[in-house]
Amino acid sequence: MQQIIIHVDMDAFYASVEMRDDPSLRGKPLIIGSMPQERGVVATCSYEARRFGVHSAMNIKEAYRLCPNGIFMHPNFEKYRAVSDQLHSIWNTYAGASETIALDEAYLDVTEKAGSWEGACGIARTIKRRTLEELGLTCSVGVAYSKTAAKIASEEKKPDGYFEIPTPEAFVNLILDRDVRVLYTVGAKTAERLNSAGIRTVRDVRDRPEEVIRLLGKQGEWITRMARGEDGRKVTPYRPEEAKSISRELTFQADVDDFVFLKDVLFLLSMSVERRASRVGLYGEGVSLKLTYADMKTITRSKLIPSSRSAARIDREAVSLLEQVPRRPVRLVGVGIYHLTGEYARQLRFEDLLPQAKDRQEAYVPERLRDLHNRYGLDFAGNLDKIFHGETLYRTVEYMRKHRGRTASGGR
Ligand code: DCP
Ligand code: MG
Repeated sequence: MQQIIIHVDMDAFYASVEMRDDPSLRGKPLIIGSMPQERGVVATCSYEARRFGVHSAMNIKEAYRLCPNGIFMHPNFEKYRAVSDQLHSIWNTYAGASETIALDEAYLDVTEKAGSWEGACGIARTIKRRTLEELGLTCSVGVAYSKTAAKIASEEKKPDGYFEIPTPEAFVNLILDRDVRVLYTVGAKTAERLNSAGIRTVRDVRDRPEEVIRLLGKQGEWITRMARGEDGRKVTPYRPEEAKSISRELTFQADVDDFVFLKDVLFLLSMSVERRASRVGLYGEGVSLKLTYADMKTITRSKLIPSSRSAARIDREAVSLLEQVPRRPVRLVGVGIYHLTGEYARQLRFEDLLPQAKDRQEAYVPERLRDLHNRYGLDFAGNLDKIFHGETLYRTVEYMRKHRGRTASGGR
């Protein structure tokens, strides 16, 4: 029997939780993230704020310029994580298998439990109703024959959306004239490459599969299949708590013996780990460093920490681990956090309570970004979202590897 998959995604998740808990915020442009006077970005914002053009990942200064009368608030992760647990436990009761994608988002395989297409649509409606009645929050739901279609369906009528895509034909008809970026895995960079070959819409991909495959290889094969509505991916049960670690690693195109450069890469990987951990609302109680040397010998070193996901903390620990290992040419470097938990450290260490410790912590990331800027001449701070998306980190690091040592401070 064909799969039936539901994709659920909460509407303006962090902002909706805050509006639910404080009625005076309702109907207002609410922006969750940094404060306008701080450095940072928008995590999310209410639909009222979106009307001014504000969106996730936007620089907070830009958000302030677009929406100076908005209400700006820091996120309250512990609260969102608790709400997330409640959400997923409602949703999971309807699924044979469920895959948690983010705090506010999941795929549910309802093929068996629903027994029929009509049954699945009934479940989707029930999920919307219970989410609203029991948790006071709206979500958008898509019902479809595949994961890709279910995801697109849930976005179709956002917010408080409901949409069905029962067949590959319905899917193809829906997206045929849309921009190639609607296809999963096609980001700005890939879209650019396709556009420069005159491939702009899903229709173009469908009609010119050979060209797409020549241009993009394996990814191209996947995209051309998607443009025909083919996607047999299964819902893979996944609870982030059960994932043993959140880590990021990178293999260099040529072995590296410059430890200044290696530390710079470690820092970027630490930032990436922080981002991934934030997306699933988890902290680590250990930091690990992995190195594969040029002779293929791999070592890992690790250290327990009070639970954290801050890039500054992860990077400092990883660097101190790096300082204890042999200095030989390296082909792969990785950093991760493990012993994952939803709780931020309640017990601070004495040294964390000193006021200068807090300043040091907050200054660390901007300072390291400035170092990198000086060493490689790249605007890291202004491009973090681009750098951490998909394959771009790898490209940035290769650029850094080739350009290190060209400026005065670039040596060892
Ligand atoms: N988030 C974040 N940084 C991002 C994107 C998202 O911190 N760059 C957080 C805030 C969001 C939550 O994750 O509330 C869920 O992300 P979504 O992309 O689903 O965005 P929203 O739920 O806020 O809005 P939408 O209604 O578009 O789904
Ligand atoms: Mg959402």
